[in-house]
Amino acid sequence: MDQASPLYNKAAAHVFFLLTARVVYSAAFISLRICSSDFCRLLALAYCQLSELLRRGGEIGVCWLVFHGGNGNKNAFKSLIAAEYTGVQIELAKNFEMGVSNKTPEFLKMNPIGKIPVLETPDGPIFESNAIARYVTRLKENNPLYGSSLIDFAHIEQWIDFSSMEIDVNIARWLYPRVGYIPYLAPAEELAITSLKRALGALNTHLASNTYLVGHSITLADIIMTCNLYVGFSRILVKSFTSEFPHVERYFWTLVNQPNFHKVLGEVKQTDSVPAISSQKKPVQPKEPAKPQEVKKEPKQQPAKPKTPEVNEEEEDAPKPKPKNPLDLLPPSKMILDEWKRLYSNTKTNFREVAIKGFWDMYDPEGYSLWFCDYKYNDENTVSFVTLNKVGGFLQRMDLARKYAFGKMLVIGSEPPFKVKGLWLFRGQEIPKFVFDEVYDMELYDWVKVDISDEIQKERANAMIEDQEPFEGEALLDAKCFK
Ligand SMILES: N[C@@H](CCC(=O)N[C@@H](CS)C(=O)NCC(=O)O)C(=O)O
Repeated sequence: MDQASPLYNKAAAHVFFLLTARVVYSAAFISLRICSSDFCRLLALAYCQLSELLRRGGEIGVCWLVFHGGNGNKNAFKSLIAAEYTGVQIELAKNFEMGVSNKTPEFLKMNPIGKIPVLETPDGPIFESNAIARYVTRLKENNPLYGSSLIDFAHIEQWIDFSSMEIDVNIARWLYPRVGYIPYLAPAEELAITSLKRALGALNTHLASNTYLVGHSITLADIIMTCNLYVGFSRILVKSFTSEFPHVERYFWTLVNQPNFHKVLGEVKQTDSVPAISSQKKPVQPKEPAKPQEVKKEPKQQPAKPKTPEVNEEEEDAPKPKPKNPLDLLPPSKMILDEWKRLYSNTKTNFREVAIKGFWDMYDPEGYSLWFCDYKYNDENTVSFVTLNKVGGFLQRMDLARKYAFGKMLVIGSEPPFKVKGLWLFRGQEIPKFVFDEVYDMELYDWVKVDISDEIQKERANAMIEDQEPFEGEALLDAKCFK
Protein backbone atom coordinates (compact mmCIF):
# COMPACT_ATOMS: atom_id res chain seq x y z
CA MET A 1 0.00 0.00 0.00
CA ASP A 2 1.25 3.49 -0.83
CA GLN A 3 2.41 5.20 2.37
CA ALA A 4 0.69 8.44 1.34
CA SER A 5 -2.73 6.82 0.93
CA PRO A 6 -5.43 7.69 3.48
CA LEU A 7 -5.92 4.00 4.20
CA TYR A 8 -2.26 3.67 5.19
CA ASN A 9 -2.61 6.63 7.56
CA LYS A 10 -5.70 5.12 9.13
CA ALA A 11 -4.07 1.73 9.57
CA ALA A 12 -1.08 3.40 11.24
CA ALA A 13 -3.41 5.39 13.50
CA HIS A 14 -5.22 2.19 14.42
CA VAL A 15 -2.01 0.42 15.51
CA PHE A 16 -0.98 3.51 17.48
CA PHE A 17 -4.32 3.68 19.32
CA LEU A 18 -4.28 0.00 20.20
CA LEU A 19 -0.71 0.08 21.55
CA THR A 20 -1.39 3.22 23.61
CA ALA A 21 -4.59 1.69 24.98
CA ARG A 22 -2.67 -1.40 26.10
CA VAL A 23 0.04 0.66 27.88
CA VAL A 24 -2.54 2.82 29.68
CA TYR A 25 -4.55 -0.24 30.67
CA SER A 26 -1.46 -1.90 32.16
CA ALA A 27 -0.71 1.28 34.12
CA ALA A 28 -4.26 1.29 35.45
CA PHE A 29 -4.02 -2.37 36.46
CA ILE A 30 -0.73 -1.88 38.33
CA SER A 31 -2.06 1.25 40.08
CA LEU A 32 -5.10 -0.68 41.32
CA ARG A 33 -2.84 -3.39 42.74
CA ILE A 34 -0.35 -1.19 44.53
CA CYS A 35 -2.40 1.80 45.64
CA SER A 36 -4.76 1.60 48.50
CA SER A 37 -5.68 5.27 48.86
CA ASP A 38 -8.92 6.63 47.28
CA PHE A 39 -6.91 9.05 45.19
CA CYS A 40 -4.90 6.23 43.67
CA ARG A 41 -8.09 4.25 43.01
CA LEU A 42 -9.65 7.24 41.26
CA LEU A 43 -6.54 7.67 39.20
CA ALA A 44 -6.65 4.00 38.24
CA LEU A 45 -10.31 4.27 37.18
CA ALA A 46 -9.50 7.33 35.06
CA TYR A 47 -6.76 5.29 33.39
CA CYS A 48 -9.26 2.55 32.66
CA GLN A 49 -11.70 5.01 31.11
CA LEU A 50 -8.91 6.51 29.00
CA SER A 51 -7.82 3.08 27.85
CA GLU A 52 -11.41 2.29 26.81
CA LEU A 53 -11.61 5.56 24.86
CA LEU A 54 -8.35 4.83 23.12
CA ARG A 55 -9.46 1.29 22.32
CA ARG A 56 -12.63 2.74 20.74
CA GLY A 57 -10.49 5.27 18.90
CA GLY A 58 -8.63 2.31 17.43
CA GLU A 59 -11.90 0.77 16.27
CA ILE A 60 -13.09 4.02 14.73
CA GLY A 61 -9.81 4.00 12.87
CA VAL A 62 -11.07 0.85 11.12
CA CYS A 63 -14.72 1.95 10.59
CA TRP A 64 -14.03 5.51 9.64
CA LEU A 65 -16.46 5.66 6.73
CA VAL A 66 -20.06 6.06 7.86
CA PHE A 67 -22.78 5.37 5.33
CA HIS A 68 -26.18 7.05 5.78
CA GLY A 69 -29.11 5.52 3.97
CA GLY A 70 -29.44 1.85 4.85
CA ASN A 71 -28.26 -0.97 2.65
CA GLY A 72 -31.48 -1.87 0.89
CA ASN A 73 -31.45 0.15 -2.33
CA LYS A 74 -29.47 0.13 -5.54
CA ASN A 75 -27.80 3.46 -4.78
CA ALA A 76 -26.40 2.01 -1.58
CA PHE A 77 -25.45 -1.27 -3.29
CA LYS A 78 -23.07 0.55 -5.67
CA SER A 79 -20.63 1.61 -2.95
CA LEU A 80 -21.15 -1.44 -0.75
CA ILE A 81 -20.17 -3.73 -3.64
CA ALA A 82 -17.25 -1.44 -4.57
CA ALA A 83 -16.17 -1.59 -0.93
CA GLU A 84 -16.19 -5.42 -1.02
CA TYR A 85 -13.88 -5.41 -4.05
CA THR A 86 -11.67 -2.69 -2.60
CA GLY A 87 -11.36 -4.19 0.88
CA VAL A 88 -12.74 -1.10 2.58
CA GLN A 89 -14.96 -1.35 5.63
CA ILE A 90 -18.04 0.87 5.68
CA GLU A 91 -20.07 1.38 8.82
CA LEU A 92 -23.81 1.86 8.40
CA ALA A 93 -25.19 4.82 10.38
CA LYS A 94 -27.08 3.44 13.36
CA ASN A 95 -30.88 3.77 13.63
CA PHE A 96 -31.19 5.44 10.24
CA GLU A 97 -34.84 6.13 9.54
CA MET A 98 -35.83 7.15 6.01
CA GLY A 99 -37.86 10.36 5.93
CA VAL A 100 -36.75 11.25 9.47
CA SER A 101 -32.96 10.96 9.74
CA ASN A 102 -32.43 12.48 6.27
CA LYS A 103 -34.50 15.53 7.17
CA THR A 104 -32.54 16.56 10.28
CA PRO A 105 -30.40 19.74 10.20
CA GLU A 106 -27.27 17.59 10.71
CA PHE A 107 -28.11 15.50 7.64
CA LEU A 108 -28.98 18.56 5.54
CA LYS A 109 -25.55 19.95 6.37
CA MET A 110 -24.10 16.85 4.69
CA ASN A 111 -26.53 16.82 1.73
CA PRO A 112 -28.62 19.96 1.27
CA ILE A 113 -31.20 18.12 -0.87
CA GLY A 114 -31.87 15.65 1.96
CA LYS A 115 -31.54 12.52 -0.17
CA ILE A 116 -29.69 9.33 0.58
CA PRO A 117 -27.05 8.00 0.33
CA VAL A 118 -24.42 10.10 2.05
CA LEU A 119 -20.97 8.89 3.05
CA GLU A 120 -19.20 10.55 5.95
CA THR A 121 -15.43 10.48 5.51
CA PRO A 122 -12.64 11.91 7.65
CA ASP A 123 -12.37 14.65 5.04
CA GLY A 124 -16.07 15.53 4.96
CA PRO A 125 -19.34 14.13 3.62
CA ILE A 126 -20.10 13.05 0.02
CA PHE A 127 -23.52 12.75 -1.59
CA GLU A 128 -24.61 11.23 -4.95
CA SER A 129 -24.26 7.47 -5.10
CA ASN A 130 -21.94 7.41 -8.13
CA ALA A 131 -19.59 9.92 -6.51
CA ILE A 132 -19.55 7.85 -3.32
CA ALA A 133 -18.78 4.66 -5.27
CA ARG A 134 -15.98 6.45 -7.15
CA TYR A 135 -14.49 7.67 -3.86
CA VAL A 136 -14.61 4.22 -2.28
CA THR A 137 -12.94 2.75 -5.37
CA ARG A 138 -10.17 5.32 -5.38
CA LEU A 139 -9.29 4.68 -1.75
CA LYS A 140 -7.17 1.88 -3.13
CA GLU A 141 -4.29 3.04 -5.22
CA ASN A 142 -4.30 1.43 -8.71
CA ASN A 143 -7.57 -0.28 -7.97
CA PRO A 144 -8.35 -2.60 -10.93
CA LEU A 145 -11.99 -1.45 -10.56
CA TYR A 146 -10.80 1.72 -12.29
CA GLY A 147 -8.91 -0.03 -15.12
CA SER A 148 -5.23 0.19 -15.90
CA SER A 149 -4.93 2.97 -18.46
CA LEU A 150 -6.31 6.38 -19.24
CA ILE A 151 -8.50 4.99 -22.00
CA ASP A 152 -9.87 2.29 -19.66
CA PHE A 153 -10.63 5.00 -17.14
CA ALA A 154 -12.46 7.04 -19.81
CA HIS A 155 -14.46 3.99 -20.92
CA ILE A 156 -15.40 3.20 -17.35
CA GLU A 157 -16.67 6.75 -16.92
CA GLN A 158 -18.48 6.47 -20.27
CA TRP A 159 -20.39 3.34 -19.20
CA ILE A 160 -21.16 4.80 -15.77
CA ASP A 161 -22.82 7.79 -17.48
CA PHE A 162 -24.58 5.56 -20.02
CA SER A 163 -25.90 3.34 -17.27
CA SER A 164 -27.16 6.34 -15.27
CA MET A 165 -28.64 8.40 -18.09
CA GLU A 166 -29.88 5.78 -20.57
CA ILE A 167 -30.71 2.74 -18.45
CA ASP A 168 -31.50 3.92 -14.92
CA VAL A 169 -33.50 6.99 -15.98
CA ASN A 170 -35.68 5.06 -18.42
CA ILE A 171 -36.33 2.19 -16.00
CA ALA A 172 -37.43 4.82 -13.47
CA ARG A 173 -39.64 6.60 -16.04
CA TRP A 174 -41.38 3.31 -16.74
CA LEU A 175 -41.56 1.98 -13.18
CA TYR A 176 -42.28 5.05 -11.02
CA PRO A 177 -45.64 6.02 -12.56
CA ARG A 178 -46.80 2.41 -12.32
CA VAL A 179 -46.04 2.19 -8.62
CA GLY A 180 -47.62 5.59 -7.99
CA TYR A 181 -44.52 7.76 -7.35
CA ILE A 182 -45.45 10.07 -10.23
CA PRO A 183 -48.58 10.46 -12.39
CA TYR A 184 -49.07 7.90 -15.14
CA LEU A 185 -49.25 9.07 -18.76
CA ALA A 186 -49.47 6.49 -21.53
CA PRO A 187 -47.37 8.40 -24.12
CA ALA A 188 -44.66 9.04 -21.51
CA GLU A 189 -44.54 5.32 -20.76
CA GLU A 190 -44.23 4.52 -24.45
CA LEU A 191 -41.30 6.89 -24.73
CA ALA A 192 -39.59 5.41 -21.67
CA ILE A 193 -39.91 1.87 -23.04
CA THR A 194 -38.73 2.82 -26.51
CA SER A 195 -35.71 4.66 -25.06
CA LEU A 196 -34.92 1.80 -22.71
CA LYS A 197 -35.08 -0.72 -25.55
CA ARG A 198 -32.74 1.44 -27.59
CA ALA A 199 -30.23 1.59 -24.71
CA LEU A 200 -30.50 -2.13 -23.94
CA GLY A 201 -30.07 -2.87 -27.65
CA ALA A 202 -26.80 -0.93 -27.69
CA LEU A 203 -25.65 -2.61 -24.47
CA ASN A 204 -26.58 -6.01 -25.89
CA THR A 205 -24.47 -5.36 -29.01
CA HIS A 206 -21.48 -4.39 -26.87
CA LEU A 207 -21.84 -7.43 -24.65
CA ALA A 208 -22.14 -9.78 -27.63
CA SER A 209 -18.33 -9.62 -27.90
CA ASN A 210 -17.34 -8.46 -24.39
CA THR A 211 -17.74 -10.29 -21.10
CA TYR A 212 -17.50 -7.07 -19.11
CA LEU A 213 -18.07 -3.44 -20.03
CA VAL A 214 -14.38 -2.52 -20.05
CA GLY A 215 -11.36 -4.83 -20.37
CA HIS A 216 -11.33 -8.38 -19.10
CA SER A 217 -12.35 -8.00 -15.48
CA ILE A 218 -15.03 -6.34 -13.36
CA THR A 219 -14.80 -2.56 -13.07
CA LEU A 220 -16.81 0.09 -11.30
CA ALA A 221 -18.84 0.50 -14.52
CA ASP A 222 -20.06 -3.11 -14.15
CA ILE A 223 -20.98 -2.50 -10.53
CA ILE A 224 -23.04 0.58 -11.32
CA MET A 225 -24.63 -0.94 -14.44
CA THR A 226 -25.60 -4.10 -12.55
CA CYS A 227 -27.10 -2.14 -9.65
CA ASN A 228 -29.23 -0.16 -12.11
CA LEU A 229 -30.27 -3.28 -14.02
CA TYR A 230 -31.05 -4.92 -10.67
CA VAL A 231 -33.95 -2.50 -10.13
CA GLY A 232 -35.24 -3.27 -13.62
CA PHE A 233 -34.94 -7.06 -13.39
CA SER A 234 -36.41 -7.26 -9.92
CA ARG A 235 -39.27 -4.78 -10.42
CA ILE A 236 -40.47 -4.45 -14.03
CA LEU A 237 -38.36 -6.18 -16.72
CA VAL A 238 -40.11 -9.52 -17.16
CA LYS A 239 -38.47 -12.43 -18.97
CA SER A 240 -40.44 -11.85 -22.20
CA PHE A 241 -38.97 -8.33 -22.28
CA THR A 242 -35.35 -9.16 -21.41
CA SER A 243 -35.16 -12.20 -23.70
CA GLU A 244 -34.84 -9.73 -26.57
CA PHE A 245 -31.43 -8.86 -25.06
CA PRO A 246 -29.75 -12.24 -24.42
CA HIS A 247 -26.24 -10.85 -23.87
CA VAL A 248 -27.55 -8.39 -21.29
CA GLU A 249 -29.29 -11.28 -19.55
CA ARG A 250 -26.10 -13.38 -19.51
CA TYR A 251 -24.08 -10.42 -18.23
CA PHE A 252 -26.58 -9.55 -15.49
CA TRP A 253 -26.89 -13.09 -14.12
CA THR A 254 -23.11 -13.61 -14.25
CA LEU A 255 -22.48 -10.46 -12.24
CA VAL A 256 -25.17 -10.81 -9.58
CA ASN A 257 -23.79 -14.26 -8.86
CA GLN A 258 -20.22 -13.08 -8.20
CA PRO A 259 -19.48 -13.57 -4.47
CA ASN A 260 -18.91 -9.85 -3.81
CA PHE A 261 -22.20 -8.94 -5.48
CA HIS A 262 -24.06 -11.80 -3.86
CA LYS A 263 -22.85 -10.74 -0.40
CA VAL A 264 -24.60 -7.38 -0.85
CA LEU A 265 -27.56 -8.19 -3.12
CA GLY A 266 -28.42 -11.65 -1.80
CA GLU A 267 -30.47 -13.95 -4.03
CA VAL A 268 -31.78 -12.02 -7.05
CA LYS A 269 -35.09 -13.00 -8.64
CA GLN A 270 -36.50 -11.65 -11.88
CA THR A 271 -40.02 -10.25 -11.53
CA ASP A 272 -42.72 -12.23 -13.29
CA SER A 273 -45.12 -9.32 -13.80
CA VAL A 274 -45.13 -5.68 -14.79
CA PRO A 275 -46.70 -3.74 -11.89
CA ALA A 276 -50.27 -2.68 -12.63
CA ILE A 277 -50.83 1.06 -12.78
CA SER A 278 -51.47 1.93 -9.16
CA SER A 279 -53.67 4.95 -9.72
CA GLN A 280 -56.27 5.11 -12.43
CA LYS A 281 -57.14 8.65 -11.52
CA LYS A 282 -56.46 11.61 -13.71
CA PRO A 283 -54.49 14.36 -12.03
CA VAL A 284 -57.00 16.49 -10.20
CA GLN A 285 -58.11 19.44 -12.32
CA PRO A 286 -57.73 22.77 -10.57
CA LYS A 287 -61.14 24.08 -9.69
CA GLU A 288 -62.29 27.35 -11.20
CA PRO A 289 -61.47 30.10 -8.75
CA ALA A 290 -64.55 30.98 -6.75
CA LYS A 291 -66.11 34.21 -7.83
CA PRO A 292 -65.85 36.84 -5.10
CA GLN A 293 -69.25 37.01 -3.47
CA GLU A 294 -71.01 40.30 -3.39
CA VAL A 295 -71.41 41.38 0.18
CA LYS A 296 -74.81 42.85 0.69
CA LYS A 297 -74.77 45.64 3.19
CA GLU A 298 -77.59 45.28 5.65
CA PRO A 299 -78.90 48.42 7.32
CA LYS A 300 -77.03 48.49 10.59
CA GLN A 301 -79.93 48.63 13.01
CA GLN A 302 -82.03 46.02 11.31
CA PRO A 303 -82.38 43.00 13.63
CA ALA A 304 -81.41 39.60 12.30
CA LYS A 305 -84.36 37.91 10.65
CA PRO A 306 -85.68 35.00 12.65
CA LYS A 307 -85.44 31.70 10.76
CA THR A 308 -88.68 30.72 9.13
CA PRO A 309 -90.03 27.66 10.92
CA GLU A 310 -90.43 25.72 7.63
CA VAL A 311 -86.69 25.55 6.91
CA ASN A 312 -84.68 23.77 9.55
CA GLU A 313 -80.87 23.67 9.64
CA GLU A 314 -80.59 20.06 8.57
CA GLU A 315 -82.49 20.75 5.39
CA GLU A 316 -80.35 23.76 4.63
CA ASP A 317 -77.14 21.70 5.00
CA ALA A 318 -78.45 18.61 3.24
CA PRO A 319 -76.38 17.76 0.14
CA LYS A 320 -78.00 18.94 -3.05
CA PRO A 321 -79.30 16.04 -5.18
CA LYS A 322 -76.72 15.02 -7.81
CA PRO A 323 -77.59 16.58 -11.16
CA LYS A 324 -78.87 13.95 -13.58
CA ASN A 325 -76.59 12.74 -16.32
CA PRO A 326 -77.84 14.57 -19.46
CA LEU A 327 -78.01 11.18 -21.18
CA ASP A 328 -80.76 10.18 -18.75
CA LEU A 329 -82.83 13.13 -20.02
CA LEU A 330 -82.78 11.95 -23.64
CA PRO A 331 -86.06 10.67 -25.09
CA PRO A 332 -86.47 6.98 -24.27
CA SER A 333 -84.91 4.57 -26.74
CA LYS A 334 -86.35 1.31 -27.98
CA MET A 335 -82.87 -0.20 -27.66
CA ILE A 336 -82.21 -1.66 -24.22
CA LEU A 337 -78.43 -1.65 -23.86
CA ASP A 338 -78.38 -4.40 -21.24
CA GLU A 339 -80.39 -6.67 -23.53
CA TRP A 340 -77.77 -6.27 -26.24
CA LYS A 341 -74.96 -6.92 -23.73
CA ARG A 342 -76.72 -10.08 -22.58
CA LEU A 343 -77.20 -11.27 -26.15
CA TYR A 344 -73.53 -10.62 -26.90
CA SER A 345 -72.36 -12.52 -23.80
CA ASN A 346 -74.72 -15.46 -24.21
CA THR A 347 -74.19 -16.16 -27.90
CA LYS A 348 -71.66 -18.95 -28.16
CA THR A 349 -72.39 -20.30 -31.64
CA ASN A 350 -73.66 -18.86 -34.94
CA PHE A 351 -72.49 -15.46 -33.77
CA ARG A 352 -73.25 -13.80 -37.12
CA GLU A 353 -76.77 -15.14 -37.36
CA VAL A 354 -77.68 -14.65 -33.73
CA ALA A 355 -75.70 -11.83 -32.12
CA ILE A 356 -74.90 -9.61 -35.11
CA LYS A 357 -78.37 -9.95 -36.57
CA GLY A 358 -79.84 -9.34 -33.10
CA PHE A 359 -77.73 -6.22 -32.77
CA TRP A 360 -79.06 -4.64 -35.94
CA ASP A 361 -82.60 -5.66 -35.05
CA MET A 362 -82.25 -3.83 -31.75
CA TYR A 363 -80.16 -0.89 -32.92
CA ASP A 364 -81.85 2.49 -32.54
CA PRO A 365 -80.02 5.08 -34.66
CA GLU A 366 -81.95 7.89 -32.98
CA GLY A 367 -81.06 6.98 -29.43
CA TYR A 368 -77.53 5.65 -30.01
CA SER A 369 -74.51 6.26 -32.22
CA LEU A 370 -71.65 4.03 -33.32
CA TRP A 371 -68.02 5.20 -33.48
CA PHE A 372 -64.77 3.83 -34.86
CA CYS A 373 -61.64 4.71 -32.94
CA ASP A 374 -58.05 4.46 -34.11
CA TYR A 375 -55.05 4.88 -31.79
CA LYS A 376 -53.00 7.91 -32.89
CA TYR A 377 -49.61 6.55 -31.81
CA ASN A 378 -49.62 3.01 -33.19
CA ASP A 379 -45.91 3.32 -34.05
CA GLU A 380 -45.16 3.35 -30.35
CA ASN A 381 -46.94 0.04 -29.70
CA THR A 382 -43.70 -1.91 -29.85
CA VAL A 383 -44.18 -4.13 -26.78
CA SER A 384 -47.13 -6.52 -26.85
CA PHE A 385 -47.96 -6.66 -23.14
CA VAL A 386 -47.57 -2.91 -22.73
CA THR A 387 -50.02 -2.38 -25.60
CA LEU A 388 -52.44 -4.84 -24.01
CA ASN A 389 -52.07 -3.15 -20.61
CA LYS A 390 -52.74 0.18 -22.23
CA VAL A 391 -56.00 -1.02 -23.73
CA GLY A 392 -56.92 -2.75 -20.45
CA GLY A 393 -56.35 0.52 -18.56
CA PHE A 394 -58.52 2.41 -21.06
CA LEU A 395 -61.40 -0.02 -20.52
CA GLN A 396 -61.06 0.27 -16.75
CA ARG A 397 -61.21 4.04 -16.98
CA MET A 398 -64.37 3.75 -19.12
CA ASP A 399 -66.12 2.14 -16.18
CA LEU A 400 -68.01 5.39 -15.50
CA ALA A 401 -69.78 5.02 -18.87
CA ARG A 402 -70.93 1.42 -18.39
CA LYS A 403 -74.61 2.40 -18.28
CA TYR A 404 -74.33 4.24 -21.60
CA ALA A 405 -71.78 2.41 -23.72
CA PHE A 406 -70.59 -0.85 -25.26
CA GLY A 407 -67.16 -1.20 -26.88
CA LYS A 408 -64.85 -3.58 -28.72
CA MET A 409 -61.11 -2.96 -28.84
CA LEU A 410 -58.85 -4.92 -31.18
CA VAL A 411 -55.08 -5.19 -30.87
CA ILE A 412 -54.04 -5.99 -34.39
CA GLY A 413 -50.91 -7.59 -35.83
CA SER A 414 -48.63 -10.51 -35.07
CA GLU A 415 -45.49 -8.36 -35.05
CA PRO A 416 -44.90 -4.96 -33.48
CA PRO A 417 -45.84 -2.20 -33.91
CA PHE A 418 -49.37 -3.29 -33.06
CA LYS A 419 -52.42 -1.32 -34.18
CA VAL A 420 -55.19 -0.55 -31.74
CA LYS A 421 -58.63 0.04 -33.22
CA GLY A 422 -62.11 -0.16 -31.81
CA LEU A 423 -65.83 0.21 -32.19
CA TRP A 424 -67.99 1.98 -29.59
CA LEU A 425 -71.70 2.32 -29.13
CA PHE A 426 -72.72 5.38 -27.11
CA ARG A 427 -76.11 6.63 -25.93
CA GLY A 428 -77.00 9.79 -27.87
CA GLN A 429 -75.74 11.23 -31.10
CA GLU A 430 -72.36 12.40 -29.82
CA ILE A 431 -69.64 10.88 -27.69
CA PRO A 432 -70.78 11.92 -24.20
CA LYS A 433 -68.91 14.96 -22.93
CA PHE A 434 -68.28 13.46 -19.49
CA VAL A 435 -66.41 10.58 -21.15
CA PHE A 436 -64.08 13.00 -22.95
CA ASP A 437 -63.67 14.99 -19.73
CA GLU A 438 -62.94 12.04 -17.46
CA VAL A 439 -61.12 9.47 -19.58
CA TYR A 440 -57.85 10.91 -20.78
CA ASP A 441 -57.25 8.02 -23.21
CA MET A 442 -60.06 9.36 -25.41
CA GLU A 443 -57.70 12.01 -26.72
CA LEU A 444 -55.20 9.37 -27.77
CA TYR A 445 -57.62 8.08 -30.42
CA ASP A 446 -59.11 9.49 -33.61
CA TRP A 447 -62.91 9.12 -33.51
CA VAL A 448 -65.10 8.78 -36.60
CA LYS A 449 -68.87 8.26 -36.51
CA VAL A 450 -70.00 5.10 -38.32
CA ASP A 451 -72.21 5.81 -41.29
CA ILE A 452 -74.58 2.89 -41.09
CA SER A 453 -75.99 3.58 -44.52
CA ASP A 454 -72.58 2.61 -45.89
CA GLU A 455 -72.48 -1.18 -46.14
CA ILE A 456 -68.66 -1.26 -46.03
CA GLN A 457 -68.59 0.61 -42.73
CA LYS A 458 -71.40 -1.56 -41.40
CA GLU A 459 -69.46 -4.69 -42.32
CA ARG A 460 -66.34 -3.32 -40.64
CA ALA A 461 -68.40 -2.79 -37.47
CA ASN A 462 -69.68 -6.38 -37.71
CA ALA A 463 -66.14 -7.71 -38.07
CA MET A 464 -65.13 -5.82 -34.93
CA ILE A 465 -68.07 -7.03 -32.87
CA GLU A 466 -67.31 -10.57 -34.03
CA ASP A 467 -63.47 -10.42 -33.50
CA GLN A 468 -63.17 -11.51 -37.10
CA GLU A 469 -59.73 -12.80 -37.97
CA PRO A 470 -57.86 -11.86 -40.05
CA PHE A 471 -59.04 -8.31 -39.46
CA GLU A 472 -58.20 -6.07 -42.41
CA GLY A 473 -55.70 -8.70 -43.51
CA GLU A 474 -53.90 -9.06 -40.16
CA ALA A 475 -53.93 -11.47 -37.23
CA LEU A 476 -55.40 -10.33 -33.92
CA LEU A 477 -53.14 -10.21 -30.90
CA ASP A 478 -56.18 -9.72 -28.70
CA ALA A 479 -59.76 -8.46 -28.67
CA LYS A 480 -61.25 -6.89 -25.56
CA CYS A 481 -64.88 -6.12 -24.90
CA PHE A 482 -66.37 -3.36 -22.75
CA LYS A 483 -69.85 -4.31 -21.66
N1 LIG B 1 -28.93 10.88 -7.80
C1 LIG B 1 -29.04 10.47 -6.43
C2 LIG B 1 -30.43 9.99 -6.17
C3 LIG B 1 -30.68 9.83 -4.70
C4 LIG B 1 -32.12 9.48 -4.41
O1 LIG B 1 -33.02 9.69 -5.23
N2 LIG B 1 -32.35 8.96 -3.22
C5 LIG B 1 -33.69 8.62 -2.81
C6 LIG B 1 -33.70 7.21 -2.22
S1 LIG B 1 -32.99 6.02 -3.30
C7 LIG B 1 -34.10 9.56 -1.68
O2 LIG B 1 -33.32 9.87 -0.81
N3 LIG B 1 -35.34 10.01 -1.69
C8 LIG B 1 -35.86 10.82 -0.64
C9 LIG B 1 -36.37 12.13 -1.10
O3 LIG B 1 -36.54 12.32 -2.33
O4 LIG B 1 -36.60 12.97 -0.23
C10 LIG B 1 -28.02 9.38 -6.12
O5 LIG B 1 -27.65 8.62 -7.04
O6 LIG B 1 -27.56 9.31 -4.99
